[in-house]
Amino acid sequence: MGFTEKQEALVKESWKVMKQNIPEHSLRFFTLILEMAPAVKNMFPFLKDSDEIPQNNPKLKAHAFIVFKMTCDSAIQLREKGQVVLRDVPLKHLGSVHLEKGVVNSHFEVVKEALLGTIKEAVGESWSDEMGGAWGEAYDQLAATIKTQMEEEA
Ligand code: HEM
Ligand code: ISQ
Repeated sequence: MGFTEKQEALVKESWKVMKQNIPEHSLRFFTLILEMAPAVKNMFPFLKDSDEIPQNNPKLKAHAFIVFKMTCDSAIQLREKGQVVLRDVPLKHLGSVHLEKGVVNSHFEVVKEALLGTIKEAVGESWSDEMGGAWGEAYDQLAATIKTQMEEEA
């Protein structure tokens, strides 16, 4: 079964809520990632040199925003075209950046769990398993696109 209109609506609805407080959700996102995979800290230049997660770093916010936004866009693409079509960043570049940083499959799982956890906390009572499933599927398809490219670059 393809990505449904209902799934797309669930993603869009929760993205609207997320967007209202990117600074807070970005911090939560990175906190959850580092709880699950502390070594990821050394991959991000803006995390490497500090003991704690910087509370007010524009780069951190921008990075977290990119991942949220691209996952939301993927949901729209999946419903419209049945596949993920990247628009903002060339796929080749995404493949090589992640390969060079040493990103492996398990990191994609960590980022997925952290993404879902962040959204769940952000939307509160609006959360449902169906909403989680919709974000999860959009993320998985996006991640698969990047992973395939990483294999081709390797
Ligand atoms: C960089 C997206 C998964 C770690 C980037 C960039 C984008 C991006 C757009 C910026 C590329 C540029 O410099 O122009 C995504 C998306 C992901 C994903 C959409 C999942 C669907 C991951 C995972 C990890 C990771 C699983 C590892 C935990 C990094 C690192 C950088 C990066 C370390 C470079 C940061 C820097 O040097 O400033 N990613 N990424 N990414 N990503 Fe990801
Ligand atoms: C993966 N790639 C780029 C930026 C990110 C920000 C937060 C979590 C994961 C990320």
